[in-house]
Amino acid sequence: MTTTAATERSTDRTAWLRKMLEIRLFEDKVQELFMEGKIQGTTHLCQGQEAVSVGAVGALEDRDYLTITYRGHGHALARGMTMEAAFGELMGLTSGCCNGVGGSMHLTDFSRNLIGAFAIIGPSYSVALGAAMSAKLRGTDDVAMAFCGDGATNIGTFHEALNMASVWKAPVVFVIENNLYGEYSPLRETTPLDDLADRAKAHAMPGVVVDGQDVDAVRDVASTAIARARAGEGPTLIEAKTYRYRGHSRTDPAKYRAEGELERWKERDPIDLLGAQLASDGSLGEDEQRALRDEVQAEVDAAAERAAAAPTLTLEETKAYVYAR
Ligand SMILES: Cc1ncc(C[n+]2csc(CCOP(=O)(O)OP(=O)(O)O)c2C)c(N)n1
Ligand SMILES: [Mg+2]
Repeated sequence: MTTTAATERSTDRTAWLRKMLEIRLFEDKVQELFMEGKIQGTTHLCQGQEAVSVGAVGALEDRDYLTITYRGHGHALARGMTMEAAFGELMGLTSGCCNGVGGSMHLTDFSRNLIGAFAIIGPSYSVALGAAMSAKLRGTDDVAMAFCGDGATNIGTFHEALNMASVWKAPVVFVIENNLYGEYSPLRETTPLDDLADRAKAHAMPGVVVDGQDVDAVRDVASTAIARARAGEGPTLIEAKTYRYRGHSRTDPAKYRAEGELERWKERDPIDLLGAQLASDGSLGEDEQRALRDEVQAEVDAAAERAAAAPTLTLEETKAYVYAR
């Protein structure tokens, strides 16, 4: 690496650390707001998986398209959604990205080409394929990126989307976040594979396994796949191996996990790994990292407060989201 490239990477890494902290502390605050009764319904937290969203989504350009799932707080924030818009959405208020009518599972923002956050398993892949084909047919070199979980790789839509993307050489990057569980089922009880990237072989596209705790590594494989899609060479399937620290959703205490498993994964926490790297190469010392965390915490608290000050939609206004005009 040249000195300039090394300096640029170091600046990027500091920004990645900040974004991963933002996601982690945002979700801590979400838990707190639940306890206070300010958030209703449920949430699916992505704590432990931050390097995947920051590494992969960060490799896209603004003009590219993105689809995500109900476990989408990290991707939405990595795409540039403000914390205020995300908090507002979770609280069901007009400060939310969808005026509060979508909630935690539907952090969608067309102004950022974040064109869908799906609670149903599968459409994140087929809708991204549609966006990619639209970009191709319009003669642009825009790319679409889609996220799903390990459990989703057993759904028909997953295979249908991969099949057609390959046949059509669609400019799409498919990312699987393999966090080892689909709801309460361990992967090996539902899936006969260790590497889900092997699914790519059946659809004649490259399948790449990456360490989902290493933001640098995720960024690199995502950049390669995006460049390939942009050059008209077709789709790639990326499997990021990662882990969710919390249960599937708010009410799940995750008792089905083996003893010590969570602690082992926490030893390779994505934020700690990057922090240690930045401290050891002299780019950001421990004191500076503590100050950064405090700064992000203050931003999280202020964003939640601003979001909470907004009203809900009136009953009349909600009708605009139910009936076509
Ligand atoms: C078509 C469909 N079937 C079943 C469900 C119920 N469901 C919600 S989350 C989930 C597990 C998905 O696991 P995975 O794809 O690994 O994603 P993760 O929650 O781990 O991010 C299931 C089966 C659903 N939402 N949609
Ligand atoms: Mg999973």
